Amino acid sequence: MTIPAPTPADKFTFGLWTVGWQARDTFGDATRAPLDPVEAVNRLAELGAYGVTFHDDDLIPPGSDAAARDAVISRFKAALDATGMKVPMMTTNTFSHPVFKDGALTSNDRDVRRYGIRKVMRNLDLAAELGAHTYVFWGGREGAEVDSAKDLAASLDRYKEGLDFLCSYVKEQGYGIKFAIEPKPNEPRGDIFLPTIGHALAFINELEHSEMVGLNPEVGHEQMAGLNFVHGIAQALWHKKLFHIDLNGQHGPKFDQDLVFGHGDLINAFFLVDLLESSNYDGPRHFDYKPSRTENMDDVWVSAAANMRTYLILREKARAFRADPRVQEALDAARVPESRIPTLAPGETFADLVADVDANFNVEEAGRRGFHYSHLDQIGLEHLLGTA
Ligand SMILES: [Mn+2]
Repeated sequence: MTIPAPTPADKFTFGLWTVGWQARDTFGDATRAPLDPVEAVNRLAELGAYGVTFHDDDLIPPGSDAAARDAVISRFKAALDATGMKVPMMTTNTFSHPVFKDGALTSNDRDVRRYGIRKVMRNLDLAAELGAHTYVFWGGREGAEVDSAKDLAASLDRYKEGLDFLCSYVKEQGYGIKFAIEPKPNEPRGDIFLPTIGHALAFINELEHSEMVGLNPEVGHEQMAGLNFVHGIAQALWHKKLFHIDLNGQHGPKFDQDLVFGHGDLINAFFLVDLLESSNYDGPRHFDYKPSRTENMDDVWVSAAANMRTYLILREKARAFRADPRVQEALDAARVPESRIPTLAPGETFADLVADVDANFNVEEAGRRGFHYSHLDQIGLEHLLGTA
């Protein structure tokens, strides 16, 4: 099987905070030097990426005055122009500074909430200037460790209020930007609000401008909660709310590993690529991973390339899986096509259903039918292993 090299047409993007992560963790200091965002743009362009994404503070050192800010932005824009790299998504750091220790949009401290909104508004202006069309909200500090510390209904009111206000700002400014909420169950807070895709989807329905707000689900975040990411993405697509996606790897429910895509639950990654490639999702394939703390800078680029190559391998494997006549036979035997037939006939009445079932359905016989899923699963696994 020939695996193509990544090109901008594949729409692979990386956060500046990924390759730029200095590998400072809870127990240890940085193992790598700071990475110049311009260097990140240049190296990722050479590797075949489509673009980069960033939090305000990833590019502009906090506390920069207006002149320093402008200088940083124009140097960054020059690198984008020179490489053709895009910035399809931007986001705000509302988690690093001590002021956000109890959250930004939902902090109990009203002054902090107002500052959080102000910080997002400022970066929305830059996002519009750089042509970003998606703005991510990862509310990592929106949460609690102590159940009595929050009036949870009030916190959700404040979350809604903040997002409603920011949507109105985007509309009033005429920015072509949509918001994408990134769920996560915990870390850094003991419990984060909107912990899963399902919680976030329900919350979005309550927003004033719900059509402007969708999801940015991350592989590892759902898997931290023990959930099936493929099912979560399928449901987000069904609601037409998959606005962006964070690809990475995770080994089950534990701390947020942010491994290279596919370097966790590989079978789920395979079926994720199968789903994305057969869906109408045409947004970026965004990698939100952390190069392992053990890696030197040279190997940061090895790991960045590995994300894209793994995606492309899985894309080829998924195409081969779908094109294999034995797979089609196994899907038929598993009655997958039958799942697409409506349960009721057009115009069928309650009485029609009752009459048909009572006359024709043999419950014992139906109970003996098998679904042959083991065979189907093994064919998928053998495609993945290259032995099909
Ligand atoms: Mn993560």
